[in-house]
Amino acid sequence: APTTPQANQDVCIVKHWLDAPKIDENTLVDDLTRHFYYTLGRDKVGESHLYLYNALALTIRDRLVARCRATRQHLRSKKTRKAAYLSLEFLMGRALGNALLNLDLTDSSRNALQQYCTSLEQVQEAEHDAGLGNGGLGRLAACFLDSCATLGLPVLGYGIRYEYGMFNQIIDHGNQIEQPDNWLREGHPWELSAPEQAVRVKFFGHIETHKDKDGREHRVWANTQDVLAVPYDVPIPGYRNEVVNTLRLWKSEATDEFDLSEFNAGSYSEAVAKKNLAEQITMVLYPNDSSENGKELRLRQQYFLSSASLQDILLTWVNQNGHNFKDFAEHHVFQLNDTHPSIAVAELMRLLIDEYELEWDEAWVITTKTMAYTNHTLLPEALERWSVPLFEKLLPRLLEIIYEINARFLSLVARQWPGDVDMQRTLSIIEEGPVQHIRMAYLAIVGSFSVNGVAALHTDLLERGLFKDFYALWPEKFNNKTNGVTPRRWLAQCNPSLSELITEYIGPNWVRHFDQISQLRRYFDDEVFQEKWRNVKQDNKARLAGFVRAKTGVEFDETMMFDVQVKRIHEYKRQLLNILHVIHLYDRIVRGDIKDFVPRCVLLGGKAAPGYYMAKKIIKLINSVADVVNSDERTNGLLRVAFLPNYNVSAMELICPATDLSEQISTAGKEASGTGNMKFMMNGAITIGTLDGANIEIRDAVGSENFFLFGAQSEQVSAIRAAYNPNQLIAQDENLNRVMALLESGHFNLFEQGLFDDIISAIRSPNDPWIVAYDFASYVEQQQQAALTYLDKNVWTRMSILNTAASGEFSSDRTIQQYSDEIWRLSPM
Ligand code: B1N
Repeated sequence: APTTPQANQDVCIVKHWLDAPKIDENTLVDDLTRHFYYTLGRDKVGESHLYLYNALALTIRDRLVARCRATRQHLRSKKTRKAAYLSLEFLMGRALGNALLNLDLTDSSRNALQQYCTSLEQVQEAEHDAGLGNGGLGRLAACFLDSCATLGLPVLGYGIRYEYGMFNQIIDHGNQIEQPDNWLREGHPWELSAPEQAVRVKFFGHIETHKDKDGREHRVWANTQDVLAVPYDVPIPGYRNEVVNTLRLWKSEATDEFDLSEFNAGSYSEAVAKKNLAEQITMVLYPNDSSENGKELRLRQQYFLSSASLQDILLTWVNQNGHNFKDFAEHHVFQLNDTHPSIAVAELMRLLIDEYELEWDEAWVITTKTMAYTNHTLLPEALERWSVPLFEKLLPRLLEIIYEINARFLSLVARQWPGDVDMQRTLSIIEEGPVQHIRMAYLAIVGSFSVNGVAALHTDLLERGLFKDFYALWPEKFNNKTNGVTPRRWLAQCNPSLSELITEYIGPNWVRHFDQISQLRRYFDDEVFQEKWRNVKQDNKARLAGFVRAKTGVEFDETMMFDVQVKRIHEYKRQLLNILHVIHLYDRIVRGDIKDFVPRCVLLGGKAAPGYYMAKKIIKLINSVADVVNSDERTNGLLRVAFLPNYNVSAMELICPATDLSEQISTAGKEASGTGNMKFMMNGAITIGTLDGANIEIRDAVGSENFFLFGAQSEQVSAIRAAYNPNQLIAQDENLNRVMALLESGHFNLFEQGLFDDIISAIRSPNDPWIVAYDFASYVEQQQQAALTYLDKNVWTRMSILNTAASGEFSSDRTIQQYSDEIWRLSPM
């Protein structure tokens, strides 16, 4: 019963609601009905399940909100040390299934929906993916949030609430067409806005020097154009532990100030229209993965996120501690997800000095004790450099601060390497040239106490290559945190039949303690278990075949091997190598060389950045090859090829449980880690791959006999490129020669002459950085090895079980435990 109203209304309300709502099935049915009839005002289920989905989501949200409040209160009362994960991307996908799993409400929700004569699966299909990210980097952030909540760690996610997420990809005559992803159109029931906690973010303006009454000079950022950052909170439930953390997403809005002169001059509409500029900041996610385009709006997004998030945390601190920042660094750590939010280094300095009146040295100690930077790529085109003139216009005060950071840093360099002017130029945060640029990675390294790579090889290459001089200066800052993926979404949730089988044999605790998955090893030779394992894979393949048929019209036969490569389309990931192999298989069929031909279905999928010409050509080539192969009767029962449009998180949830062979075939040294490789492994796929990124650790974990390895190693790549002669390689390799001849004959572009000339030239170029022709022969050989292995069902099933059993260390719980122990130093709540 409600407590009697007291003088203090707050206390009254809090007491009444803290222990509600209940988890049991009856209240779930009641709440679902109440939300459906009253919150949403519906009375018929109708054709779409949208309202039922929304009603169920609100019902679940009620349960999350109660726990979220409790988690927040715990944090406040205990004054716990906490981490903030700053990221321009959080690729969350759907939330409902994950929330149901983590709160253990799947079965009761299924039952509650029975009275509406519908299945939980249908209702889940009504949810749009939250596609607030491009690929691996954004999905990693999402997996990390799940692991932080599950480990009970006080970690806040901070990101941007893009109005439009990752574009929807349509394939039209084999070409990618981008369509806007208006994911919020039908509402987003998970978020709660908190407009009263909005903060102001400054842009433009200029710097003035003001003297205070003691004659001290202060730099003042004046005449700025301010934008409001309004927070939207998304609850992040831990796995069955009552913890619910928060992901805070910022939306930009105009302040309610008008230019009064304009206003009074009668330009009312124009004055109001100016507000649109503010709203643009969070309008759309930049669709570039592993490349930068240097657009001003992107810099605005980066500063907007960094400033709003830091202000939010500082305000909370000041509310509790006043302007005493002595212990601030003991209570906070900021993890920068790549350099995208690295302007936070300078912004924290600005806030501490300009807004809270700390001295430079004090502020610098706090900054360098709280900032930590994760690097996700070595690709030069992805390293962020902002032009100084742009910076000066948009963020003049930040530029001053960066200059000062650099001046102090360079004097340290001068002390370390006396007289070495070259070294100062090399390490300077400011790159000289016709236009000066700010090297954001250098700013991040100088301003952080920790710099980490995302797989062992990647960290090694950072230390010995890209950042070697910084490593010489500060070896203690550098560390490795090999990526991981959450076993909740990527096994328990997406592969319910396999989960059930695993639980039948080793009990249910693996979902929370994923290292226990190694107990499966005991059964890899158990024939009954093998049989069940195979049946699960078979069912999952049938499910995926239905999906592929619905999306592409291509018929996959689940008795054939499923060979899958899904990820962003990029030359370094070498989808081209994959399709050359497909052409080789086709050529074998056509010339009748089908003695040990193992039937396979090849699935590719992924989005190309809209401005990436070669990536789009590769999509067209894949679709053209698929058309030719699938319509040639000689391939029936032997080879099928499909390009799945609009690959996203939800598609991967269907794909990875159904995959036999996982393609991880990047040029060695280019893929920082990869995380799709881990999702496939967990679900019992076997990898064909290069020694790149986390593939190396995957192979070490599962054993070389359970991994199909091919290709040049990263130390060899530069020597190979130095003497690279692809035309000779092609001439000497009968298979590759035939593949190139087919491609060059126009067989896949009969009515569009020259369509693939640029692809052909790239393969034949002595400057091909991805050495496709070099790795072709060993790739084909390992593909054949994989095919022959697949013929022996028992051997393949053993390898499959062993892959899942060895995937324990690729849980993001392991990764996050290491971040917490070695960087964040957090205690579980
Ligand atoms: O980050 C993933 C890794 O597993 C992948 O190997 C890596 O390629 C990926 C600029 C990026 N690196 N850099 C980006 C994304 C967006 C953008 O605007 C760069 N993504 C990665 C997780 O560690």
